[in-house]
Amino acid sequence: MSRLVVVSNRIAQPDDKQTSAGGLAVGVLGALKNAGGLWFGWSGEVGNAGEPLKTVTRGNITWASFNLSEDDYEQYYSQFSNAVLWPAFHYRLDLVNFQREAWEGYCRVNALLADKLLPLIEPDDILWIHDYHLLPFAAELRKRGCMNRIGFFLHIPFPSPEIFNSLPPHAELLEQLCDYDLLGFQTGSDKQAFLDAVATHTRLDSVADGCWQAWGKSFRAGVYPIGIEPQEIRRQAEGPLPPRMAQIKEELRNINNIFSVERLDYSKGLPERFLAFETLLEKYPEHHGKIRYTQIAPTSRGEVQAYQDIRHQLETEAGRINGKFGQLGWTPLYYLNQHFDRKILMKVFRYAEVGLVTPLRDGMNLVAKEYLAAQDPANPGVLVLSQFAGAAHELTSALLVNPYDRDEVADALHRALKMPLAERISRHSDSMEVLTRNDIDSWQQNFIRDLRQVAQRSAGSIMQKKVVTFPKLA
Ligand code: GDG
Repeated sequence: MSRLVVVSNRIAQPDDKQTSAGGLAVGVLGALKNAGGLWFGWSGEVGNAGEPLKTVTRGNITWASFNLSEDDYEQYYSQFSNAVLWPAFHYRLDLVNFQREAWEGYCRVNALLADKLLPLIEPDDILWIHDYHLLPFAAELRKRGCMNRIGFFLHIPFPSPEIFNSLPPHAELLEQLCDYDLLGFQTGSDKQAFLDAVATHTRLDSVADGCWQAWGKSFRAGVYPIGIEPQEIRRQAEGPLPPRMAQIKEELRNINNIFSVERLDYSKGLPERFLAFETLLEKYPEHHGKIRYTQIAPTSRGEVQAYQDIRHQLETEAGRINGKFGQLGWTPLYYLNQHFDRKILMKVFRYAEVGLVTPLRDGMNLVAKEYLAAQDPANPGVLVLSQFAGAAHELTSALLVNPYDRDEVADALHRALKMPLAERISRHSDSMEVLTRNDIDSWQQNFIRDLRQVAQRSAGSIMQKKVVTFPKLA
């Protein structure tokens, strides 16, 4: 079997504790263990960019990482990836801060990484590239003569063409994406939005099931919703509570808990969620003194202005809501701007009667899935989920809400807090069926299977061979 080479902006280091990893890291490591190969990406360090690649090998996997120079970090990572692509792909054109130097830096780093990776690739390796930092990566490799099969998975939403085409370099990005052999999306809507965007620029031909041609390039597009490890999460959630947590649980025995955790990011809809909680307290005073909403939101991308702004906004809102409704002995909203250990989080999920996950846009949202997997199937909590999270395409048994409608979210919270046991069990069991079927192993296995089925390119006869061999896509 040919080796797998994974490229992602950041890599999880080999000695990172497996138990603290989630999502991408678990899926990528599972795929690498099966095939053996290489994981290539940024070390997370800035400076000393001239140093040679750092490589570590454990068993059949090698990790190769590099540092970024200060300019590269600023232009490729902070500016173009996180202050242009991230907001635009989450429908926040108002937060896009486009500068031509940042776009040039983004292209320069993609080219630099292609130069660094090329000597490490063997002719029949398959390459799996991850996320929005690396949209032009296949194009850079192709320019250098790379004929390997290259797949790409987009973890975030692909916006509708009206939004995407507002990005100054949108046409270049689309054409570069078509240099991948296989493009994977979280949902059918994301895949369709990408195809629609291509079709606004050039002729797009469907040449076989799941296979397309544009700009004289042939590629496949498929849907691969990322999943979790339901059994591992349940095991972590069930284990004994650390003493301090057991004490808190005892203190809160008469309180119904609403809980959520996410990176502090404007796409997650936190200010809107705080306002919906306020509406719940206004509309349903019967909950006063009997519920607590805990929001954990560790700082992320703190160097970007929009992230500093939202942090201040949440601090203000949390104080205002607690000032308005709190009583001696009752604080309705706990907002913790801290990072928590993953195993602790899974246990906290289990003891929350309601999981509140209402992003304004989200590629998938693993927190929604983790919350469900952590529940006791005999007495599960209820998930209130945004209709704009990719997860809503699968978790149709959750209470789906529009996060912009604070009354609707407040009503759903009230309904969740009052939901009879039989309905909770039935909704939870429907969701678990989906989460077990589409778990993290299926995600990586389906993608790698489809990528392996693409015929290896050879000079001159690329498209013909690819069209003939395409089977049905997932
Ligand atoms: C991107 C896409 C897509 C959060 N706080 C803490 C902590 N977390 C963990 C959660 C979860 C993960 O981080 C977050 O994953 P999400 O999927 O919710 O969101 P993004 O980080 O935005 O991820 C998203 C994902 O990629 C995968 O494709 O689903 O749509 O935006 O696992 O539990 N973990 C720990 N402490 C925290 O304080 N240990």
